[in-house]
Amino acid sequence: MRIRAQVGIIGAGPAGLALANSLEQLGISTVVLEKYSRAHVESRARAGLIEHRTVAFLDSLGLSGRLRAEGVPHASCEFRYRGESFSIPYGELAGGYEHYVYPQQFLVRDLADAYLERGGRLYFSHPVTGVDVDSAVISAQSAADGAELVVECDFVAGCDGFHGVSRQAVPAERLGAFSKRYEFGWLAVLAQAPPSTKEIVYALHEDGFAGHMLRTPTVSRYYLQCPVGDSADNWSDARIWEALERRLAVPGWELSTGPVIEKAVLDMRSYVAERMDHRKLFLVGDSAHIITPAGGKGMNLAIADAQELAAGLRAHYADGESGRLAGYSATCLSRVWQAQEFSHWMLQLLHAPEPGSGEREFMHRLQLSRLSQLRSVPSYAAMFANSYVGVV
Ligand code: FAS
Repeated sequence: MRIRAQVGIIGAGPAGLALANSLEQLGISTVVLEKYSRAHVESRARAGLIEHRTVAFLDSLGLSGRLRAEGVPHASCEFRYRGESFSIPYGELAGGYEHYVYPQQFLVRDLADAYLERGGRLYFSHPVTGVDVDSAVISAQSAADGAELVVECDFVAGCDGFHGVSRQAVPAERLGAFSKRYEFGWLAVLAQAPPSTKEIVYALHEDGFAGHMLRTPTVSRYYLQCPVGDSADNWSDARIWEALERRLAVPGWELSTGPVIEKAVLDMRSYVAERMDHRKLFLVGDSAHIITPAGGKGMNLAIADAQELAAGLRAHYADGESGRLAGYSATCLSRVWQAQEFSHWMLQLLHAPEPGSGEREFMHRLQLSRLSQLRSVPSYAAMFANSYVGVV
């Protein structure tokens, strides 16, 4: 079957669905092709921290209703070290901005509902097999019966994540990619356990970093620093809770536990493609850049790219003006590198250098100094606050 749309969108994650909703509201026709089933897409528990500028964009599209009704606003976070703890009122320090805690899979559900309610053409279980960046033709195949679906467009938006097909359509020498791998891993844990704190907790410990994130009143997300190449199989529920209790311990505090629902060792790496456009293809979100979860930036960057691309396409179609599209890469990259720098700073602050690394003691004293400045130097805390809530 052959269909036509002004913009063909590969991927129904946060980037693809935010872009699709935005363009349809601008009267620009779209089609979305998603590799997996709707149930699979909406079961993927990933991010949870939504920045104020993402909420403002969703507000402008009338898509933030459930997020504002069911999400929880957050404006302070807690640091712990050797039984001590202090909170940073980052919302107040950053001029009143705050985060919403709202699981990514709920937002993806809301965006898919809204797009379909507007009559959006969203093909689940239709993996894209090829993209012609010159003619802007996308080839996909139904996972159900192998039937081919060809989409002829003016532009293609590659919103298919880091392991998708769209970045492969850009010559490597054109991409200008930069990447970094960290010398530790994170065990990402999702548990059927109520939060044990009111705030997100970041804890330094000689054994390694531990994080207590928030998701819903009955499910919580935790992170534990682990060696590179470690396996989730090495972490029984008992070992997970024991490590979290030890690394997060402060007097008088108790960790609520429960069954672990999901555990995976994250490959802590960052990657940035310096060219996010090629001929009629635009890379959006994780297809162009990935970042570690430290600081909760990935999904927010993906939606910010979608917002920028929608603005560029609006100018192209409504005003015949293509300057904003031409500047798409540069506009997105300044925000991406700012987030990468902050995420790297957070990782340096929180992660115990690997045992045996020569500079371990020296690096640990740098950590202590950063923590002490965060606690006692207002301008240092304000720098953290502005970066943490996102580019104002
Ligand atoms: P996504 O990867 O979300 O979506 C891409 C979509 O394209 C998927 O639905 C995929 O199925 C589809 N696709 C792929 N190939 C295709 C093909 N050939 N044809 C059609 N469709 C195709 N970010 C944070 O901000 N905070 C966090 O705490 C956080 N934790 C994370 C934990 C984990 C385990 C992971 C993996 C990521 C985490 N992230 C976090 C980052 C994550 O949320 C991403 O930044 C976000 O999903 C990016 O959104 P998209 O760019 O839309 O890509």
